[in-house]
Amino acid sequence: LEPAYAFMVRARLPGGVISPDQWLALDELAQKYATRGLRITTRQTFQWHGILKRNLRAFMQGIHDARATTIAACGDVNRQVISSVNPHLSSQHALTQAWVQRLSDHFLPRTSAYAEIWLGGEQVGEAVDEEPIYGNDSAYLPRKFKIGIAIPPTNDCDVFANDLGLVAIIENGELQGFNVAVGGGMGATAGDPTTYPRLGTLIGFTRPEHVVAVAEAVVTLQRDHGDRKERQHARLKYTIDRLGVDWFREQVGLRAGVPLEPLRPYRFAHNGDRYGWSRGEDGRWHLGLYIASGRLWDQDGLRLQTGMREIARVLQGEFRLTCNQNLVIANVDEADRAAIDALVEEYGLDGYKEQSGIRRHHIACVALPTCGLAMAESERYAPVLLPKLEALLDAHGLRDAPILLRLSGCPNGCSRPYLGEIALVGRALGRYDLRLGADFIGERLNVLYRENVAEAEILSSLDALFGQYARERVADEGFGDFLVRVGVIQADPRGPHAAVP
Ligand code: SRM
Ligand code: SF4
Repeated sequence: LEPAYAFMVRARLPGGVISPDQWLALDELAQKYATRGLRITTRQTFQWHGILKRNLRAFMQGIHDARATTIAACGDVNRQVISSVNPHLSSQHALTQAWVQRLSDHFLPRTSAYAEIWLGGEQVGEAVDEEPIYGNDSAYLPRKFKIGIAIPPTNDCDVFANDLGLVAIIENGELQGFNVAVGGGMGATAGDPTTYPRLGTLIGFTRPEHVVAVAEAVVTLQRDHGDRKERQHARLKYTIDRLGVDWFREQVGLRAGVPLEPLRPYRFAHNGDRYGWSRGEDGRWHLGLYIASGRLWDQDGLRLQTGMREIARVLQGEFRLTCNQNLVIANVDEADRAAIDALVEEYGLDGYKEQSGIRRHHIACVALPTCGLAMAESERYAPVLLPKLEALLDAHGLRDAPILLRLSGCPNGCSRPYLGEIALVGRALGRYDLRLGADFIGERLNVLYRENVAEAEILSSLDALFGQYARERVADEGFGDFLVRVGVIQADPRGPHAAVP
């Protein structure tokens, strides 16, 4: 008798865009097969937990029937391509979403094995083993590879945390091209100082007609030069730090057949998501909803999963998942807003109206009980920690201060904790590294402030710093920037995109 093995399944939904009928189908799969509802991830897609092995094929077929897939959502390939969700500027979103889709399609593995294993049960048509990008010996990449596209002034997707980050340069409504950043990545291994989070290095600008060739050059350089012996050093960031940024930039130009141009000016103003209704430039409406740690699950008296299902039944527009584990109900007609509002209220999805600044800007990775790599709680700790932090912030008159808080159950950094103005990185049950001092726009990493400490020390450290922040901050100064200015944190002298071990 085999144990009841259960699996986590992750969909690939480029740019996090989902139609209402897809939502209903993916939600039905969650009801039928998953144990913990729908989970919006930090790369704007869905995960399901607890899928029993015997149900896996039916589950995958259900995802396929919903016109989605799980191929390359995990593994040593290019993963889900992410992008900014900016509901105010629907035309800009449409411009970049086209590139998200194109890059996502371009880097899909060509193998027919996925369809054979999950969809047909037997060989479907001709077997395909040719992988023009990943190598005909099917070596794939040395490690996972991630692409993100940000639309300034919003860096909601933490573009510099990606192996390949593209900063869209849009002038007068026209996409001019992208500034290209390479070698971003968050993961570190506890106790191994040769591993580190790193922000992508900006290496030049490319025009839209060259962006696929440039991306392919970056991916194939990593395929050919990435470390295939030592998995801890196999991400692109280590390849670039080993071989040098100048060499890499030159090689990208050679492989793409066109050199990169000088960087174009851009400016990020914020991270995090915007909540509530906003009107797009085309007159249609978008409603940003806060979803605690991305978990849509009917439990503890809440009916969030049911509420979203009811909204999907009436919505004429579409949904967009965000990289902060939230969602936007997008492209709503003026006439349909009242019906959506009524459902949002009925099912308790209106929490965004009351949230403190820190709650609106927090991310927590899954961690326990499903993540096998977790060293401490994260998603389940957020609702315990947040009220305590809010009490401290209230006492200092800082309830509305927007502060980026990131919780991760281990140093792998799935909540991109090294970009939190405050971050807790799990070391053991109940113990965390307290890291401080990232900026509010995803361009400076934080640094270690207290190592391997328990909640009491975390709270007392932050209480003192919140007090100082309340007294001494200058107008509009973010918490992270303040800590650097007053010298609590020494920012890396090599500048915003440098590696900080
Ligand atoms: Fe992650 C591994 C969850 C985004 C860095 N991540 C895992 C696994 C699959 C654990 C495992 O390998 O056994 C986690 C599954 C937990 C569970 O029970 O569901 C997991 N990662 C997640 C998600 C669901 C976190 C969340 O709460 O939303 C995110 C899913 C993203 C997606 O939809 O594709 C998620 N993971 C990230 C990010 C953030 C990002 O990409 O923007 C990072 C940091 C960026 C990066 O890649 O550098 C990240 N996850 C890792 C790493 C460390 C990689 C490294 O280079 O060292 C691992 C471990 C590994 O790959 O060996 C990992
Ligand atoms: Fe698991 Fe660690 Fe990722 Fe959290 S950061 S989901 S604990 S691998």
